[in-house]
Amino acid sequence: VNLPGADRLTSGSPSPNLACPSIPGVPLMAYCVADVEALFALPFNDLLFKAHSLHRLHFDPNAVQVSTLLSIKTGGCSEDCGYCSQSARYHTGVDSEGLLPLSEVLASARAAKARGATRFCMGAAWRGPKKKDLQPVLEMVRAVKALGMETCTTLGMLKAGQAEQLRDAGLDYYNHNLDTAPEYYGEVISTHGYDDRLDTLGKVRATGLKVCCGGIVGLGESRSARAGLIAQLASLDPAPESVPINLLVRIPGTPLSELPALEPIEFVRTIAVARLCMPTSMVRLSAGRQEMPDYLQAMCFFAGANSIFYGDKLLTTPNPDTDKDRRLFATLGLHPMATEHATTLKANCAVL
Ligand code: SAM
Ligand code: DTB
Ligand code: SF4
Repeated sequence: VNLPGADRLTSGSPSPNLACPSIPGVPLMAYCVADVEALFALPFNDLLFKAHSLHRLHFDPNAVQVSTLLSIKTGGCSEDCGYCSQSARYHTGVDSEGLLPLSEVLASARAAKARGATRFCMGAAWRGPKKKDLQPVLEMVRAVKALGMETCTTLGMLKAGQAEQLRDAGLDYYNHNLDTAPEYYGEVISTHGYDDRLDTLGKVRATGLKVCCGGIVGLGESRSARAGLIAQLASLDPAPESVPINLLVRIPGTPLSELPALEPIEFVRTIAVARLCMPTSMVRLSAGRQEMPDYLQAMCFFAGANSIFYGDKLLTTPNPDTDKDRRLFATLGLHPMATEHATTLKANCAVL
């Protein structure tokens, strides 16, 4: 298959596409937005066939990585992200709470492990952690890691040295999303910018932590902006190990609550294009599954999604309950991906 960045598979590094106009303040992209838009425009069957074929080349098509999320610090956030229930600026019914005690976090992680999750992701509604905030989070990371689970945190923007502290405590992944294309970011968020996000992603990568970075669709963005988001993600060098694709959960009280729902087929296209542009990354079918019928999720798995959040809550909104997901896996013949399996596949892909 003739795909943008196919050379990445053989050479191990992206080739900058100099014909593509660069956006001020944003690194030159290896993926041209126009190339990604061309993938979006393919006939649906061709797009899905290409995406699924590439998916099978790199992954067991029936294995899905399973992570559980916990909000360790909910609400009261200083930022104004227009989709978020946790911004202090919107009346969403989500109250501001303090950091959860270690015992509660550990109990949650143990329960997630018992239900079959291999990774535990801890999220905090912060612009970024203050110095005093980080110590208790480091304790949580150490304790969850000691249970034998992979660890992930999403704490907002990091200051110098904080990524190293997290790594040294045993953190495996840091989640920090670019959320949308650079030109649309200011329509959704005004309290921080795209460069701030890229700066934190650079710090995370430089420490050797694995990067979990994706975005949200259904924010009222154009298809071109969806292509722009994927071009940005695929141009991170190396591409993120994990790419969450969130479908906007429309939260009453937020500025984006009244937007129309994204066309389901367009969502499947987004997953397929993410798979094509990031062949060896885990593509996570993230927020929005609660509203997706089984057949739509099945199409997403066929298009190349191979990880989910598992457990009846995301951060503040519902997720399908675990019984429902077990039935879905049984219906589709899917099985949870073992941690070592994911790592080995990634390692194998790196030497292809
Ligand atoms: N405060 C940190 C930050 O902004 O990076 C970490 C938590 S924040 C809630 C993590 C991510 O959740 C956001 O970047 C966004 O992609 C996703 N998210 C938040 N609210 C959402 C919503 N209503 N629908 C879909 N995704 C959402
Ligand atoms: C990500 O990309 N999606 C997750 C996780 N990373 C932190 C969060 C989804 C949040 C959905 C809205 C809520 O539950 O508040
Ligand atoms: Fe705060 Fe993160 Fe929500 Fe933005 S997405 S308001 S930074 S919790």
